[in-house]
Amino acid sequence: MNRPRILAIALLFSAAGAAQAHSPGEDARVYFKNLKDGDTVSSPFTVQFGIEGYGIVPAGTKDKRRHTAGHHHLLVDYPGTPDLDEPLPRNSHCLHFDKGETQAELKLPPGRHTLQLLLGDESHEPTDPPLFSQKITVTVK
Ligand SMILES: [Cu+2]
Repeated sequence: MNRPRILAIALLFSAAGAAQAHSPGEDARVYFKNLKDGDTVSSPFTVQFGIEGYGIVPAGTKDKRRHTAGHHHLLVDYPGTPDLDEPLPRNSHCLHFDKGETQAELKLPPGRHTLQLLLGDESHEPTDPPLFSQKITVTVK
């Protein structure tokens, strides 16, 4: 193998490494484990958050794990789409699971509600590309 070829391979590896930081791969996904679009539930109800191909760590994690893991956010009847370049807001439409929780107990008034998961990094910004779950609608009895 000649020298330029080795250099090209080394560059390829470093480019791949840089792309990985805070960048979930194509196989990464978040999803609702116990609910699906169109379900009817009684309040309060449990929502279980699933993740594949990426990890979960508490918000504020400073070590290397922050490059390959984040924490869940649950968007509840979120108006519009969150700004993907900013830390996510913290309010009743955007719940943060700072400790790395993988489920929550939700209390919602009767009627239809949309739920969607969005993973955030150590400073609550969505990853790039963003890891959204399917947006589902549930009816609370
Ligand atoms: Cu957060």
